[in-house]
Amino acid sequence: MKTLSDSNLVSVCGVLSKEYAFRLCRRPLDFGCLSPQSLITMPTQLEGAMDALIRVFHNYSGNEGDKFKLNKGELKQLLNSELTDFLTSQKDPMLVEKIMNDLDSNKDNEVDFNEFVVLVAALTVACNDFFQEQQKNKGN
Ligand SMILES: [Ca+2]
Ligand SMILES: [Ca+2]
Repeated sequence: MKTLSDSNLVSVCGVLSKEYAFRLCRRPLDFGCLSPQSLITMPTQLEGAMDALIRVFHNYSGNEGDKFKLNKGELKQLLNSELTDFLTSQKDPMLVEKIMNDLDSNKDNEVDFNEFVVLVAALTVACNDFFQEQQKNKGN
């Protein structure tokens, strides 16, 4: 299976990303107390989503063992807390194991960030498909 890090896009982005990532991480996250100056550096909606993705991952990956990877327990916690509806709508008791196996493309029994975003991308695509279907049915 081709992973995200194998793709040309990621290596192209990698060249540009150091400065970009630095700026993204320095941006204020507490939108409640912005000074006029910091408004200039407020992340766009998409940048905010990217930033949130990174932060959510690290909130869970840092709990046990390798702090840059999710073990099965950490993955389960993340899914339970962050994708509540997704998990509760599935009746399969082996679901976390199955997700883990599917995502773990390098078979080190952990889910790193590259592997994690595959899940987020797949769910986002599925949601978008649903959204488009709804729009079509409305005749828009
Ligand atoms: Ca970990
Ligand atoms: Ca892995």
